[in-house]
Amino acid sequence: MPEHVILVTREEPIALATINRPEKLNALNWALVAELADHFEELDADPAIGCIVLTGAGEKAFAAGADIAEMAERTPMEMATGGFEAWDRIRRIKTPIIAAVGGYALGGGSELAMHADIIIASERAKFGQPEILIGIMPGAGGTQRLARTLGKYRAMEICLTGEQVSAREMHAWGLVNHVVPDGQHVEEAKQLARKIARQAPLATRMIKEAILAAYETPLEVGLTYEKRLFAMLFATEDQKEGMRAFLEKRTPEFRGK
Ligand code: CO8
Repeated sequence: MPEHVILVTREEPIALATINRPEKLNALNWALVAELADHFEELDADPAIGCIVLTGAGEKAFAAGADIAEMAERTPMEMATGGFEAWDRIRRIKTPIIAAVGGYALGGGSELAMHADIIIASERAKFGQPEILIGIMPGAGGTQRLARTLGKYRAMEICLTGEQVSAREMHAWGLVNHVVPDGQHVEEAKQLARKIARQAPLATRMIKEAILAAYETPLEVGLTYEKRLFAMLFATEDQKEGMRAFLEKRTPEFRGK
């Protein structure tokens, strides 16, 4: 039986997924990423869950990268075909995901954090793409997402030097939403997750879909796409309930319909 390294706790309407391999700084082997994708898909299909928090066990790391011991002897064909499917499955999760980063988020760990929709980091968290230091380059979206978020010049320096970047710097550069005191990253992320999970679920998912589409489309196409999703929400009970509740000066009760 493979070792299970993802712990999931449901605290409806949110769920907490923890990468539990602290003795290896939560290094991401292929089975681990596949297990994470399995859990995320299960939570994504569960109407009781409105937001997912992802973190790493232990004080030192969110995840210190892909597992170098596992990767060291892989062939190009194995790398090209074997490892990426699970990352793509994570990329397609519709429920909002918040990464709660308490320590190192390096290489694949930084890339995994960037698969999330919001990043909360502890003061001591460190981000970086140290692949260059071991003779490779980012492979799970690092060059693309850093370039889109931080711009060409910062992305170049981070990927070409492998140097670590503090949570504060990443916050100033727009990658980290909030920097919180050490040890409070999970609590703060859960609090934000609860706020998101209280909203109308269909609208929440469509907002995520529309914002992610902004990375793929020219503005004209994105605006048309947004208008279509916006109009579709007028077919939902939650739209009627949300607007009625506003007019009746009460709190809406959303049902995800
Ligand atoms: N892979 C495997 N094991 C790791 C990793 C890793 N990425 N990171 C840490 N570990 C292990 C160490 O080997 C050590 O194990 P042991 O106790 O058995 O010797 C244990 O975790 C603790 O680590 P350290 O003793 O090194 O802890 P330190 O506090 O001294 O250092 C660092 C912490 C600076 C984070 C250091 O561990 C380090 O540099 N780690 C490697 C960081 C790195 O290079 N990450 C990038 C990896 S490549 C990558 O992520 C490519 C992504 C491609 C994704 C697509 C895949 C399909």
